[in-house]
Amino acid sequence: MSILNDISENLQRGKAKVVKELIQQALDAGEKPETILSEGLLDGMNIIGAKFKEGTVYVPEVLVAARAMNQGAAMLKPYLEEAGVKSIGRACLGTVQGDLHDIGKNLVKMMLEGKGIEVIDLGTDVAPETFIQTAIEQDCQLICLSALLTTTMGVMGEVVKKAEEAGIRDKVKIMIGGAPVDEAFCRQIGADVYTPDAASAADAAKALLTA
Ligand code: B1M
Repeated sequence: MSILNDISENLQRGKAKVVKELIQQALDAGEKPETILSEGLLDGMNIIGAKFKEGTVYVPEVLVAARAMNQGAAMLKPYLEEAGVKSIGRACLGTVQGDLHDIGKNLVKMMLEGKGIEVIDLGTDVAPETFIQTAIEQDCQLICLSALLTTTMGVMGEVVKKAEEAGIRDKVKIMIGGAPVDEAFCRQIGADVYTPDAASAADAAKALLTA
């Protein structure tokens, strides 16, 4: 079995310490950080996601896998940053109100920072007002929203409305992502950009900030 498979398997079992040891071994063996992320960590998380959906694993197993995922991703972060990048702008980022999923959001943060974007991480369960207040006070050019639940994706539309009400809509770009949202939803709520994954979110954010 390959080391990437081992990472995926151990992530599914929530063995964070072993996952980190295996990541180090993979790096030492010359494996690319992007490959370790996608074919090791994300592969394991996808399998756990599918099992959660079919009801063969439960919240506690998913939580320990998520912890291993976050720790493994944090370990890869320095390797995924572009060397010597200068700050090109500032974003506030969070998972919307009512939603506690943070793995995708953390990946987006990592990729944005890798492109030289300063990120104010507001965490999870973030109220629309908090995004707007932070964007104003911290002079953010981007508001980045993540949602994983069909019951919380609507909050993204509220953020767009609050930005309009606060008179900052023409000063910030609003980016959205997360499993239940898509391009059509992005247009429907009047957000600026939808991207399907963290890497494309970082590319789109860089393009917006350097346009
Ligand atoms: Co939750 N959960 N969960 N969960 N959970 C889902 C999302 C679900 C699809 C599982 C299922 O199949 N049933 C389902 C949602 C169904 C729906 O709404 N349609 C679900 C549910 C129902 C729930 C609870 C309600 C379960 C319960 O309590 N009965 C509950 C809700 C809690 C709450 O938020 N209020 C809940 C709880 C949890 C845990 C706490 C156990 C845990 C979260 C731990 C954590 O995040 N620290 C958890 C997890 C881990 C999942 C699954 C298994 C995995 C999600 C994940 O992290 N994926 C998930 C099933 C699945 O997705 N297959 C599921 C890996 C991550 C890298 O992907 O976050 O999609 P993702 O991010 C992607 C893209 O979406 C994108 O980039 C990333 C890839 O590069 N992206 C962006 C994300 N944000 C972006 C922003 C951008 C751009 C791209 O621009 C700004």
